[in-house]
Amino acid sequence: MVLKLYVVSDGPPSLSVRQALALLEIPFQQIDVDFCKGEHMTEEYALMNPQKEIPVMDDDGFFLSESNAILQYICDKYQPGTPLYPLDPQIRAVVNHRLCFNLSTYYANISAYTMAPIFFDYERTPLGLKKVHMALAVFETYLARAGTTHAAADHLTIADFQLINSTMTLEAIGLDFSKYEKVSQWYEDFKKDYPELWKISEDAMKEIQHFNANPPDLSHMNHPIHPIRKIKK
Ligand SMILES: N[C@@H](CCC(=O)N[C@@H](CS)C(=O)NCC(=O)O)C(=O)O
Repeated sequence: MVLKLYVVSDGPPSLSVRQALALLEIPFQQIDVDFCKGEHMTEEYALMNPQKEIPVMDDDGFFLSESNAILQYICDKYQPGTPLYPLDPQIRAVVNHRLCFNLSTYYANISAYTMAPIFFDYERTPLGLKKVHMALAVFETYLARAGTTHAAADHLTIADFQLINSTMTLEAIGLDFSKYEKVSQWYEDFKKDYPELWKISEDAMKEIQHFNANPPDLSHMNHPIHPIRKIKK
């Protein structure tokens, strides 16, 4: 049975998995989950992922969530030893490090500032902005110290996808990060060197730009964590 991937069209973790599947030329069925309709909040969805988050992969009955785990699995299962996820212990360790850094720090701080206030009742605060700059400064340091052309090596790895899609949300809200020269160079190089992969991010960026200017009405949603914005009618 063809691999199924439940995605949200503008979700950075979903985009990264789509990019890896595209580059590895792995056929898959894409199932679009409508975040704004709360399609991921149902008990049926929770059977696939109790975290009620998107993406989820279904590989012939093997369900996996957490985009980092999905990326690692599809490389290991479908193209073991692919340069996207090298077998060399040290290079792989750096890829894993960058994936952890993105999950714990980079995307965590960036998405809290870029994405969460679009969909939920959060403000973009000076403290939130400070955390974004901290995340960018740390990534800049990693790139400077490693001296690599890409996030984890001198070639594309799955870590680039996650970090690119996090960074893309900064561009989507018009946040200028050009003072982080190495991050900016790496981001622009990705656009130039991988136009077909960038197109996947770019289409999502346009959606985020639209939502940033026109925040969606989620007042029908009963979210377990996030405060729902009240819409004045
Ligand atoms: N750590 C997860 C995060 C996935 C995630 O945050 N997905 C968002 C969409 S981009 C989501 O499903 N959020 C659910 C919600 O906010 O209700 C991963 O990397 O897969």
